[in-house]
Amino acid sequence: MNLDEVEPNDVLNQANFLPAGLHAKGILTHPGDKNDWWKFTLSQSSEVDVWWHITGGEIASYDYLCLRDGAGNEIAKDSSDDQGYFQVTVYLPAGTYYIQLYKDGPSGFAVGGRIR
Ligand SMILES: [Ca+2]
Ligand SMILES: [Ca+2]
Repeated sequence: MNLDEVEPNDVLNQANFLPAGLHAKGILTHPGDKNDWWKFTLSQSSEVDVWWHITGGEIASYDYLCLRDGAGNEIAKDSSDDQGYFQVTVYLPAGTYYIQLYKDGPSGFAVGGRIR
């Protein structure tokens, strides 16, 4: 099941909540909507696998997925591969985290989620 984004979700404090086990779906457009933010919480420390896939539109090397801590500081970042996939896998303590998707290139659809 894909959870549709709710705009505006362009900065940290507008992030859409991503419940465990769900996938997210959104659209990034250039130049109108370059940022989509999602938020999730961990009740205990665990390995988290966050992935995103550009499923339509063009892929650009300067697009990225950034995993951030509850204060918005960068934990890990990935630019897409040539198939439009972003992925970060990290071990995290309990807490609140943010996923920032940034697209500075042509518009695209994006779907993604996290696995733990
Ligand atoms: Ca969007
Ligand atoms: Ca947005």
